[in-house]
Amino acid sequence: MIEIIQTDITTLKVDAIVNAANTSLLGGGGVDGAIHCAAGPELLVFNKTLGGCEVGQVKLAPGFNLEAKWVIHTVGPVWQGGIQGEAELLRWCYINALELAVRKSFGEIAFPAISTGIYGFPIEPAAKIALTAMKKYEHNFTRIIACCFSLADADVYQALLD
Ligand code: AR6
Repeated sequence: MIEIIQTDITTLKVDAIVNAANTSLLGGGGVDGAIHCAAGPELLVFNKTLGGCEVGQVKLAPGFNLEAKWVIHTVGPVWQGGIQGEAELLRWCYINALELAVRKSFGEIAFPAISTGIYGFPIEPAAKIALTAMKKYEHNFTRIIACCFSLADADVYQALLD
């Protein structure tokens, strides 16, 4: 079952949390900043070996000081009005993260609302893309979590799921 929760994703004790990073993988603001802060400086040192990440793709890193064992970095698209393939790229973020988690036999995974902060993707279509991908892979996981930072976002997810 898909769980929708409102919390700081860095507090979750799961196999993997997904990070909404940028192509450098060298840190930033938003959830990316929070994850680097909670994981500790070793995450940045490790990420320097990863060679960046393309939009829609994923790279795996250990969780270091996080409660989560692993971090799946992905890079969402910057919203440019919706005519630059943003929806498809966002879908690939979710699909590629879920595929990687299945390959690694992770039983629990938590996602933030990728691209909906600094990158400006509107929450409703983004949540629809997220939930559609999660539904498709639900049977592969014991926990699949949509982790919202705001109550308003959690309400959007919940309404779509209902
Ligand atoms: N836990 C869960 N969700 C969070 C947290 C947290 N601790 N902090 C923020 N969010 P954003 P983006 C939510 O901006 O839009 C970074 O600088 C936030 O409220 O973190 O993909 C990267 O380095 C929003 O709903 O990611 C990139 O440069 C969601 O996470 C850029 O931002 C995503 O917001 C990526 O922008």
